[in-house]
Amino acid sequence: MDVIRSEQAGFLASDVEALKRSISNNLRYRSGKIPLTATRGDWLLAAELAVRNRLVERWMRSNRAYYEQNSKLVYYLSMEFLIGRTFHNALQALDISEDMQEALKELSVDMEEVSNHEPDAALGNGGLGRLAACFLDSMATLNLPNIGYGIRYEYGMFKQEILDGYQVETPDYWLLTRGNPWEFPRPEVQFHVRYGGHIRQEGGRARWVDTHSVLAMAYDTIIPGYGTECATTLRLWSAKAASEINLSDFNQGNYSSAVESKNMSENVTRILYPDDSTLHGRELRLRQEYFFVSASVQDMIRRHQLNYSSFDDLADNISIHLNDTHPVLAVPELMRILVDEQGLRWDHAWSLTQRIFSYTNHTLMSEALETWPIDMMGRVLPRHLMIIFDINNEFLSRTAEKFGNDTELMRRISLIDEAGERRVRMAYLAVVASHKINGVSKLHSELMKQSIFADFAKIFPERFMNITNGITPRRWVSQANPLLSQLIDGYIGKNWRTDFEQLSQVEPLGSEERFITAFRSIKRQNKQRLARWVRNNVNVNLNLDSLFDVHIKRIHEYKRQLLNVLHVITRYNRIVANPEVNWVPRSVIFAGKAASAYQMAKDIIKLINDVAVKVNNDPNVGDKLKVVFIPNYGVSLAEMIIPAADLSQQISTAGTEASGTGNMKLAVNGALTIGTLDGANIEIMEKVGADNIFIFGNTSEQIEDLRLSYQPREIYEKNPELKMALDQIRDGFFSPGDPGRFRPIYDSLINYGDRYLLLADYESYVATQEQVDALYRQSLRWDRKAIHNIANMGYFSSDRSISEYAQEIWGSVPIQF
Ligand code: 26V
Repeated sequence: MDVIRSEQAGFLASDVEALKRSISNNLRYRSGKIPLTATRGDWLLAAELAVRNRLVERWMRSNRAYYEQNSKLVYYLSMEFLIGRTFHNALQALDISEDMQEALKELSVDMEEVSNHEPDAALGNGGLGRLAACFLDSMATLNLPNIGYGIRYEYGMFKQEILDGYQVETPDYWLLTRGNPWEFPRPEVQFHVRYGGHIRQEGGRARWVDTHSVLAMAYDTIIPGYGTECATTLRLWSAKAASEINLSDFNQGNYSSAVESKNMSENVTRILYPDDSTLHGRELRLRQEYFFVSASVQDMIRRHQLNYSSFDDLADNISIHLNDTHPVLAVPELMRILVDEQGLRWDHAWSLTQRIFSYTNHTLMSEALETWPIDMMGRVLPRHLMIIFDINNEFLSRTAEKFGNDTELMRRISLIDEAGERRVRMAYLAVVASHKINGVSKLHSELMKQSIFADFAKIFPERFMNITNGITPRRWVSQANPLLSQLIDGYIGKNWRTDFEQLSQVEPLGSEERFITAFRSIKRQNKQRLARWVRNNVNVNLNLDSLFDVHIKRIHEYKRQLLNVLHVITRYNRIVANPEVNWVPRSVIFAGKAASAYQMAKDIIKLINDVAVKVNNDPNVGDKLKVVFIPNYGVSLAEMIIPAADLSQQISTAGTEASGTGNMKLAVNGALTIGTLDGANIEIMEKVGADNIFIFGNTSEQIEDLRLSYQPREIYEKNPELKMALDQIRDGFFSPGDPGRFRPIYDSLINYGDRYLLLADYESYVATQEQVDALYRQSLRWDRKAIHNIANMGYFSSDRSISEYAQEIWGSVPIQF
């Protein structure tokens, strides 16, 4: 009775009995099941809803506190949020993991087993999307009022299967089987998003007419903070046809055209674009970008108007953050609404806009920088194109006033690229409209100013800054590695979860035998957990005494999985030539998806798998070397693989990886890094010390010089081991049934310039791998270094990153409870 009474009062008790009661009620009244007929999925849903109800309480209270305190609201706009699973994260936030486990146990349900049924919310490609998810976690944990805005894709990141060594993509229809129990549909929150049409000038005002519109409907997900009452919101938009099926078509018996236009409209939120390497410039992608920013900006304006009668204070009340350029159409959209719909003067609207927007750049790779053809934009968003032209004219004339009428400069900085087909440069629009622009690691932020934004860094020096990325300790240590977390708790308490720098207290434990022994045993148990999964799913037996060498990330040439393969082949050849040597056993583990249209990346996956077949079945090799490609890499697999890693591969060509965040996750879970001086690796080295990380290869400056006269073929001719490995790839040693299969890989390195300079770093990489082996033999020294790494990674919490954003960019302050 007590439980019921407290539930009615709006405060749900969370003891074991109360949880059991909630779960049973949900099973019965939500799913119409009894324990006898309940599937694992039914139990999971019942438990999830019990958890969700308890989050609602905090959510309501947070929203109220935000209103009462008149706080500044941060809007985080991102095309991607790679959330992964929510159940464990929510249990942790509520601090009811143990009670839930007990409650389920008393209902004869195994929590681990059912929780594995939760699909990952894979609404992102890779680093950028996962960073957005870590940032939401940190904003809620730091009590910062914010709303994350994005798209509710029906199909998330594709599922990757490996068939005969090849990547095969299948759709991830994550909402189909069980819906998404974490979301709240908001049918009352809908906006028209308009496309097409043309502009009519009326009384000095532009009117956008004859448009076609699609409805955007909101779905809210609660983002709980940890160790706080605060819970914030992720609002994702879903497209609905503005009119239901066309009745006149329907009545005339034209059933297919009756539903066609409905489907066309709803297509806009159907799929996540699974390519993060090249911009294909597809119109549907442009429509997606506008769709979610338009709905979001309309939502912001509506919210502002509930509380304020003018826009004068808009920039003091809200900040809009652009996660890369994908949401930058929010700039002309805000201008359009303020000027065309709310009647503000252009100058007033523009000064608000510049104070409101900020932008993070996540890549320097030219093929991933967004530009949209003027023709397409003029057709899809004619008013926005006009606004962009107006912004450009004003920007160019102001710059000319200040810097002189340098036509070369004007051509370079124009928001419109006039060479060839005219295109809008979205990154330049983001820079011109934002008061702060940041890169994601020290090196990246510097290179950004020297390369893609060199002119802008001179025009607006005060705008450019760095905020190094971070990761949430809650998911990437506490949840992913419960054994390590408990061990650390026993020595330094639990507060490192919200004050990551406290990990420095682990430092002295590196000389305590008891701690080292426990650390070693935990690493082994984590390796066991992974090995079990690999045995069951990939049918390879991993030797737990081998060094687990882990390379997990999207497959990209610049990330150089191929350099890793060259080392694996070299190692294999060495073992075969000298089987009697006491080799340090290695398990080389790869995981990652290739964009469907990225042939070279797919070839690399096939090569890894062909090398694996050869190596894993060679009796001369046995346990000394194993190669595994784990299919369908994603957040949940990362949570299992990372705690089991001994060695973290971060070997991108210096100057190409903006930051990396996997590097942080692995190091803080006690893996040593082998890496180049690229992205955040540099800052990891600064924190852990050069003696505790394996750095190799050319620096970004050296790479730049090398490119001027690079001759990969000469390196190949001079290094017999490298030559042997490459010839084996070329001649079909790993693909005897199809000897020409990997010729394109060979050619890309030897005949087409080796764009990412693998050969330039090969020798130093292989030599460094020998140092890795030597250290691994001295297991005590290895473990001490791993522990030292953990103790010095506190800086890389996303709480630190978000505090910097809040202070240096947004000017936002925590709400009080
Ligand atoms: C790029 C593109 C390009 C064209 C259209 C579709 C699309 C979708 C996603 C992307 C993402 C590329 C940028 C990205 O993910 N950057 C990564 O950001 C991480 C977080 O800052 C950082 O750690 C990684 O180093 C960086 O590669």
